[in-house]
Order: sequence, then C-alpha cells, then structure tokens
Amino acid sequence: MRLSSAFMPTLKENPAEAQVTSHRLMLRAGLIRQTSAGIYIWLPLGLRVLHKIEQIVREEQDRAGAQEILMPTIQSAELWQESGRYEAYGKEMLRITDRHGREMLYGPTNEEMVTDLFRGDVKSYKDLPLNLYHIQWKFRDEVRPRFGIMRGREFLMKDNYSFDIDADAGRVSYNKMYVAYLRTFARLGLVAIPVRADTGAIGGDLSHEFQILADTGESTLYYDKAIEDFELASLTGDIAPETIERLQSLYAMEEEKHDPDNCPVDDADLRTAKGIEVGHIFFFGTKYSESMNAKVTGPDGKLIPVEMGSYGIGVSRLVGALIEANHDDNGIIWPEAVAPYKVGLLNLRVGDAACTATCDDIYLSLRNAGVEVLYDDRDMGAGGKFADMDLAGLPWQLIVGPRGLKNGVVELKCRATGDRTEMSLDDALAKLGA
Ligand code: P5A
Repeated sequence: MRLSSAFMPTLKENPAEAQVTSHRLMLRAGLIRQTSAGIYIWLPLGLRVLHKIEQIVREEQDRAGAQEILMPTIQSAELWQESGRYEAYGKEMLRITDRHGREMLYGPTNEEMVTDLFRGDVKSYKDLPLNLYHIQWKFRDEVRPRFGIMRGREFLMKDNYSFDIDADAGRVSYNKMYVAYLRTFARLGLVAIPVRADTGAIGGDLSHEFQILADTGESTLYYDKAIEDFELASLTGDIAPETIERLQSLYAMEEEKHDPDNCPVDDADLRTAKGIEVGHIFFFGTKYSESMNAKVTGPDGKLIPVEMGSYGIGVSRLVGALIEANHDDNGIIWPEAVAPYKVGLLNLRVGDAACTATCDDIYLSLRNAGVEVLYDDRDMGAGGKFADMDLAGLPWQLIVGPRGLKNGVVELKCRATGDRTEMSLDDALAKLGA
C-alpha cells in the first residue's frame, strides 16, 4: 500500500477521551474511530490486525477439531425465554422489535441459538463429540463502555460450544479448548494466565478466565510463577491429560479471592501482576440442554440431555490488549504475527528521481515476494515519516535516502529494539524475505 493514497488518518495530539495507552494509540495511528459510545469503525490498518488475530484464532480452533459456522447477530427472544435468560440478562441486552411486533435482540452470546441448532439436527450419541464455533459481532449494552475497543458495546468474539454425551467427555472437550487457548495466545506472543473464575450470566461450575499480563489491566492477579515456565515448556505436540490437570492445579487467583494467609504458594514463588481478560471458558453441563430439551439417544436408546461447554475469546479486545503489552513512547510495536504490514518502506527524498526509482523497485520486489509492505511515498520531511512509522509499529522499517544510495546502502530498522543497520539493498531484501 502506498501511504500517499492510503486512508490512514493519524493524529498528532493525544485525544482527550482516551484514558489508556491502547485506546490513545489506536486513535492516533488511525486504527479505529468511534461512532457512538462503545461502537467503533475499523479503519484499514486496524482491520488488517483484527483479521490476522481472527485467522490465528481460527487456525487453532480448527486444529483442536472445532468446526466453523456463522450464526446471525440478531436473535429471536423466544429462545431466550425458553432458557430463562431473557429476563435475567437485564439491561445489558439490546432488545429490538421487528415490524410484526416480534421481540428480537442483538446477541450478546449464542448458547441458546446453538442449542436450538443442535436439537434440530443431532439425534444420537454417535454424532458426539461436536464442537461448533463462529467469529461474530456481539452487542452488550455495558453500563460503562471504556478503554476504546477493550470494553466496547459492539465487539467481535470467537465463541464456541461443545456437546458431549457425559460429563467426563465434556471435561475432555473443555481441556482441549483450554490448551487451544494457551496455544492461541502463545502464537500472539502473549503470556496468558488461566485463572479459576466465576460463571456469572453464562452458568455452570467450572470456568477459567485467560488473563494476559499488562500494567493497565483491570484485574490484579496472584499466581504461581511455575505457570509461566510450564506454558513455555509444554505447549508443543500432544499434551497429556495429566499435564493439563497439573497446570490447572497451579495457583492463580484474582485479588478479591486471594487470601494471603491461606495461600498455598511460597512468597518466593508467588507473582502478582495486572491482567486483561482476553478469554473465558465454561463447562456448564446440562444447564441449556435441560431447559431447551436438547437430548440425544444414548447406546441404550434412552434420551440423554447433552453436556455442554462454551468458550469465548475477545477478538477485538485482543487488538487493544496486544498494544497494551507491546508499545513504547513512540507508538505501537506489533508482534510480527499480527502486524498490519511486515515492512514500512521510507522514501526519504521523493523529489530525488533516483531515490524514488529505487524505492519503487523495492516496493515491487517486496510485493512480488509476498512481503506485506506499507510504502511511505509522501512528499514530506523525514522527521514526520519516522514519527508516523514508529507510531504505526510495523516490525521493520526499510529506510532509503539519496546519501546512502550513493554509497550503495540502505538502512534496516527493527522497531522492537530500535537497532538501525546499514547494509546493501540485496542484504536488506534477503533479510525481509524477498
Ligand atoms: C463464552 C463464549 C461468554 O460470553 N459465551 C460464549 C461465553 N463469555 S464472556 O466471558 O462473557 O465473554 C468472552 C470474552 O469476550 C470478551 N468480551 C468483551 N470484549 C470487548 N468488549 C466487551 N464489552 C466484552 N465483553 C466480553 C472478553 O475477552 C471475554 O473474555
């Protein structure tokens, strides 16, 4: 993409409404714009990141055996009346009436809809286990939407739902998702601490929240430092059930439930940190299958309500969480896995015909090699270009100016370390994979 024609509106000043770094940087770098409280437009740069996160989440779901579907955002109130959650969900639910006077709602989550889908089409224990997911917008009329897309009213969630014949099998499905989540967050370059959690409006008695560590997190966590080492060491290949159970038995608590006098972890091994909740998983057994009559025939021909779990990742929240975990005073520092472009190409002297010809060639070579590149071909001073590129946070900057070119060199800057190295153009291209 050429910056001269890109829709990438940046802001020089810090927007007054932004209280946290990620919100500030998302507005300044031109990733999002607010249209109403807690409702945002995703601009090209932000949308690229959102799509990349979505794709990593999708790949790990597929790998864990879940199948992708797409359920609608608008749901009928009837399903929620059946489960008993229509009243219970309260003011957070956005209720709508259609032209025929039918009560509808903008889905805050999809347990009811997927249970309805299941009961219509699955009749036998032979069709289990089944795990269905979708990545779809949700609406929750939060009392206090804040921190930009971190606590929005409209937000993108990956949610899935597991169906099993008995509680033991349900627990296996739960553990599969638990591991898939750790893998997903590891691929995003994040350390996620799984914390035993309350089940709130979703229900059930087994639940973990996945909290990524960031100073601006809303929750304060206490956890056994062994969790971090464990995750790094044990996430590859097949993971034995005992390993998962051992990891789940390690101590991790939110401040409200942490009792220093009765903590099983020695002070030396206890870590405390702020966390952002990026995922939440639940095993609620037959809560919805009983109330909504989702039963299959078992081996003996008798009808059995299915055991269910639901699993959520805040896909749009992750964009903010990633920025909270990866930035400096100059802007965002994207991990390569989710960066909107891998390389920023800076033409320091657009007026210089030779410099521009070389940059145009580089741009073409990178694109031909499939390297995602944002080309700053704007006719303006170098200072502004450096500032904008640092703000945008692309992992690599290829800096090309007439002086270097005379000596046959360009500069390659690594955004994360700030290191700038002079090298031949060929070496730079090779390093970038072109
Ligand atoms: C699990 C999937 C559920 O809704 N039902 C389907 C279950 N869980 S949850 O914890 O309520 O939400 C899952 C994740 O969604 C993100 N999230 C939000 N992101 C942005 N703005 C919000 N207002 C918001 N609310 C929830 C969180 O990452 C949460 O872990």
